[in-house]
Amino acid sequence: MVAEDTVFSVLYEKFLFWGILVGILTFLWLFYAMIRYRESIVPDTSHIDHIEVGAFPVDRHNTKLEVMFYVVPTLIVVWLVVLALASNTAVWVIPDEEESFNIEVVGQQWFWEFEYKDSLTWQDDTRDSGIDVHWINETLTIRQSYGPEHAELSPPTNVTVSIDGDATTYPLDAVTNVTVIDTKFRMFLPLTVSVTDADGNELHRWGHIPINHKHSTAAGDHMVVPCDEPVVLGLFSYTSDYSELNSTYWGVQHSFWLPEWGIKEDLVPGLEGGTTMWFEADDPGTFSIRCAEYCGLDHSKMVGYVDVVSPIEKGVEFCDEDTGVTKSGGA
Ligand SMILES: [Cu+2]
Repeated sequence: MVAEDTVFSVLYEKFLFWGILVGILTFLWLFYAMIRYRESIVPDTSHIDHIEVGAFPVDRHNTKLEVMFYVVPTLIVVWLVVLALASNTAVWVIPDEEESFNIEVVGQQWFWEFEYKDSLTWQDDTRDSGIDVHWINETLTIRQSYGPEHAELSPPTNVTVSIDGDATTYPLDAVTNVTVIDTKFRMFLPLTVSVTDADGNELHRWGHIPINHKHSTAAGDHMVVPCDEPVVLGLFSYTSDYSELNSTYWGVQHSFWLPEWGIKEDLVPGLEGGTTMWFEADDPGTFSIRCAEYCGLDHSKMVGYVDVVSPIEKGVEFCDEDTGVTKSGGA
């Protein structure tokens, strides 16, 4: 998802289209009139009894055309209002909590914290890597299946399995291309599976984020969100230093900004319900997070990344660019 997909960019393009259309017609009319009524042309006034300065030549006029002068611009303005209000609705109507992926974002001085209110199991597109990870109950299976499109890829050699930050590396079965590891799937712990080649380059990722898990940009974590699903962020500002005598529970003003998507929302200290922002990303990738409100000494270091990944709970469909337009909004 890039900014050209967002509701704001779509609205901009629609206004640009209608602006250019009206502009072309207006200038065509202008140049026609300039040539038609140039100084050397003597106007034909034979059909007009008299011409009065400041009055329309009533003897010969076109009522239909004159009415259209009012009707057409009014329709265009009404149409632009409808376009603008429709975009407003798309922005301000927050998707239902049940039907969206919810994260609480806490802005502190000077990092972002992400608390997942829903769990997320995801993996990279198996069509790109030729590697498929399945972790069900007691068994983790890594299956390699390559087609001609994978000829350029370097062969995977190892898999690193991390359970709540505790990482173990296993060699991959290069003969059968199917590696089975006896490890229990723990739904309440953060889990990652990373397949690498002999040089340690990451070829395929699989991950599980449990409900109520916290990520922090202070630890170098990315915010991870599913594609093709509305993601609703509840935004709060708290203090990061409770030890100071003068510090209050609430922090300072921040603004959560996703510059590549053209969306941002303020984090307001003291606002108990927080603020809300939502988006629906349509293709996987990594995008920047910035703080757009000056919040103190290390404001410029308040940066992070959001990873858009394909959730695998709903089957084997992977998200890519062709799945539709990205929507976004906030309140
Ligand atoms: Cu900030």
